[in-house]
Amino acid sequence: MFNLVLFGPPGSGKGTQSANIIEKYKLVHISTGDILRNEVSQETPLGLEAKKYMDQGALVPDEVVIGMISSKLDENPEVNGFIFDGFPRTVAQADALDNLLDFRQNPINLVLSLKVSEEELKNRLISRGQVSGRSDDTEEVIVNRIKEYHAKTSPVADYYQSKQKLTEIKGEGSVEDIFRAMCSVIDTFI
Ligand code: B4P
Repeated sequence: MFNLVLFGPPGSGKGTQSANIIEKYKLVHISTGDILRNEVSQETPLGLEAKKYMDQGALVPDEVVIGMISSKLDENPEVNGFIFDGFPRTVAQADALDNLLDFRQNPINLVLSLKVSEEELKNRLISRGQVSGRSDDTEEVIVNRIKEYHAKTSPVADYYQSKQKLTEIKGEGSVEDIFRAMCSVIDTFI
């Protein structure tokens, strides 16, 4: 079993690269952003609650997201491994994930951290907003999402660094070159 965390600021390409990694390594994709957007579009009670935070560029409360992950792990008992995309986003989430995985005796093997300049992040998200219609891809909300990232999410990198699980990847350049750089690290584990 191989468990991978794809880490990085909003717009760093976590979703983009996950699609390639899943196909190559046959891992189960768990994207908290996708799960939340699905709940929002179905107007479930969880989605209606999450929308309030997402529309402002804020993180959804830890207990909501941790509960979602726990259910996903239970739904997939026999798999090659998981790719966690956009989760954990706080140290409390990272700690909870370690507990959930320790209980299943399949810890996180590797955390790949995508490094992208702030200017490039903003440009990517603004361009995506023009085509996707995502309510959190407006200039004002993007600034908040990046602020949330610095305040609450970037300490997660230190958490995994202290456990010697973190490898940084340059997240600028072509999608193919970034994918190749990621594979060369993953292949040393599989
Ligand atoms: P996410 O869905 O995780 O969104 P993201 O950070 O925008 O995306 P990502 O980094 O995956 O970017 P992408 O590949 O699409 O989160 C959305 C919201 O959900 C959060 O703000 C929060 O409110 C909530 N949420 C999610 N998880 C949570 C959690 N664990 N706890 C609490 N709240 C949570 O790439 C972006 C754009 O760049 C795309 O248009 C893409 O085409 C482009 N791109 C990618 N790679 C490129 C490259 N190499 N060159 C040029 N463009 C590139």
